[in-house]
Amino acid sequence: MSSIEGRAPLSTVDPVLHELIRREEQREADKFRLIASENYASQAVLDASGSCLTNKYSEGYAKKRYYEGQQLIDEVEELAKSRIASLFATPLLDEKSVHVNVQPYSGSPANLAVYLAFVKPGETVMGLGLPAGGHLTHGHTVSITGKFFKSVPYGVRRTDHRIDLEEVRKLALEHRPKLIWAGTTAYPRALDFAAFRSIADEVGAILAADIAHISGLVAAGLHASPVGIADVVTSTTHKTLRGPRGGMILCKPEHAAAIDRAVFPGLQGGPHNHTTAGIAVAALEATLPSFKAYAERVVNNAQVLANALLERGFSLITGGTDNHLLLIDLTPKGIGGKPYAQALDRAGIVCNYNAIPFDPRKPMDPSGIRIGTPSVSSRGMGASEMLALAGFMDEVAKDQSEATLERIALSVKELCSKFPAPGLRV
Ligand code: DSN
Repeated sequence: MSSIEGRAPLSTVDPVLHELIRREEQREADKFRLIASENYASQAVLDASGSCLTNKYSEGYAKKRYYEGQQLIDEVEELAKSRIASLFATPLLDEKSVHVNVQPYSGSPANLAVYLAFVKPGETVMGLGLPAGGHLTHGHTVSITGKFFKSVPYGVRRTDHRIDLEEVRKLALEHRPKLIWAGTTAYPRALDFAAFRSIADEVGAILAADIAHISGLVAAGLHASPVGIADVVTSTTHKTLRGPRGGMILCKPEHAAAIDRAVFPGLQGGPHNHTTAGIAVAALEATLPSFKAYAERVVNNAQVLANALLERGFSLITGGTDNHLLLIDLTPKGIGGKPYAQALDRAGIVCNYNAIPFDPRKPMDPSGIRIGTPSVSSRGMGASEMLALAGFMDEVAKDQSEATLERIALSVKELCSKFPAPGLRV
């Protein structure tokens, strides 16, 4: 082996992959990225995530590892934990009391750790049903969480598409779940964590809040926090929080040992230390005034876009938004979610088709799309860009001809070029 083997850059070693990444960077630069769960990680987060920390194995927790050589890894993990604790501490659970685990590989493993810590196979769990805006891991039938546990999903009201807390309470009293999830992936309204707490207390259930979508808004103080209300809080780290692809769990001290054991050795082997480092950087960045301004833009942009779309005859589930996302029912526009999302993509506007509550159409060809404002807000876009976006979306709803889509894609590209995105070199 030559002494310089392994030191050449990607462009030299693997030009094919290098070119694919370069083109993906260009795509991320040129488009309105509106997938509600996506964002742009900063250059600093990318640097930490792409560092030599990926080389180290470190099963266990600080000072209790199975391999040697952990002097610096312990410091990295403790730094990430203490920064997350300080960022998410509340008057109900201060930074010294909140227990943090930053080892889950992502949101789904974090949620599985909650099951492993608190529920036995066959016991009952409750979560918001996927068709109503919940997550697969909150007990959906195709997920392991719906197969190994008895899942009793709750839904939203037909009238206003908001979570029906009376129904949650009724189901909880009837089915006596061991675990109740309060968390969403396609729900545009704030959750009443205190109301969930009181239902969980009535039936003696563990309350888990999954704040994957909103953790950046919670960190910025723009969304109510469940920390100290729920027994355990899970989140991904890459959505509104804008860290690397990863997961984390925060819990009350009495659950610390059960959660840590569930993550390792219950579910995982060695933590991804490069991701832990990226989480530490993101937690630092989230304390900066620029992060607060970004989070304010996220919410404000979502509301401006919601109003502009309503004025153009779009129908929004729940009539608007409290957070970073809109769920649009396209029925009045006479186009399905899938063909509309595909046409938008060709016009440089990237989102996902999404079922709406009580959707009469099939999940692979649903009535809606989901739109989120984190990415566009990270690149500094504001109200006037949201108004332009609403205009483009309206045009695409009316006309999906290639000429129109190409013309809009050029306008989108030109507009996007004025807002350089974090972490991209183009
Ligand atoms: N896939 C994520 C989302 O888009 O909401 C949730 O896991």
